[in-house]
Amino acid sequence: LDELPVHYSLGLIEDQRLLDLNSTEIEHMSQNIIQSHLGTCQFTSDELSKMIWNAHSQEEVRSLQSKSCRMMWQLCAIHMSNAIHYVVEFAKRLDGFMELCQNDQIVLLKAGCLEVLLIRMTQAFNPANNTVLFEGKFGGIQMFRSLGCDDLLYAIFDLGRALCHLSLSDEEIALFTAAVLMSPDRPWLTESKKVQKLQDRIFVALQKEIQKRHCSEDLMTKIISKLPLMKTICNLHADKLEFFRIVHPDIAQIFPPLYKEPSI
Ligand code: CLR
Repeated sequence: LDELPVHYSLGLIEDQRLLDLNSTEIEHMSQNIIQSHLGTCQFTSDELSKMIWNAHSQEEVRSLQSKSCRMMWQLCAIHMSNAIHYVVEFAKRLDGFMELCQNDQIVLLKAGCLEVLLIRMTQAFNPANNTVLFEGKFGGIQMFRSLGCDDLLYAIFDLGRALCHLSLSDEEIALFTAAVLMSPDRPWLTESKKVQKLQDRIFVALQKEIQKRHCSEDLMTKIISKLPLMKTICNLHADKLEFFRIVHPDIAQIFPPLYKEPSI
């Protein structure tokens, strides 16, 4: 069973042996990725599970809603930027990432950091009442009303629910985010073959990890099936950001460098 060929929509692997890897190498790489995730995930799942029922009061939600669009964007931008710094740190700790040329490091991070953040959001999302961690406590979609981009937020919350439904372990989240980051199809990559090779190995590690817990179910297929929704969100987000930059150029200034230019 271990030797069954596996097919993915991205990074097509026809046969595990093609990759010329032994289990120790895969195990070693898994450990590096999992440690990198645990060291940079901002909140451990233990911390989050303790906070999950700590919700914003009506009062607090109303106070967020009464903020101006501008102020709310600023607040979200600060939190997102902060979270992105952790994603950058995650990437830097991944074996192979720093060996890529600087152009490719930047391309991969720019294109992938939001997707990584969205996957990381699963751990900070409570599907029982559709709330997410924001400003230290959990709250629903109505917290973000003054942003005036309900379509984007509904998409983000839908994805949060869908990803939670997969009940991924910390290890699976670590490997999944690493695989998404190492996407060889990002525009402007110069060494996409190298990235492809890294991603192929990560997918093998993810498949192995999945086999540890889920026997028959095809979790891998389900994980892959969430990628299109993530793409949609990233595109919507880039549009909003573009719009926002025109309307509020002063606030767009505080977006971190990676966030500033959604496309090179
Ligand atoms: C994701 C997991 C990270 C910690 C973290 C920090 C900021 C959070 C983010 C998580 C989830 C999504 C979030 C964000 C701040 C604002 C954003 C709650 C929990 C919401 C969805 C608003 C998005 C606004 C758009 C204009 C992008 O480890």
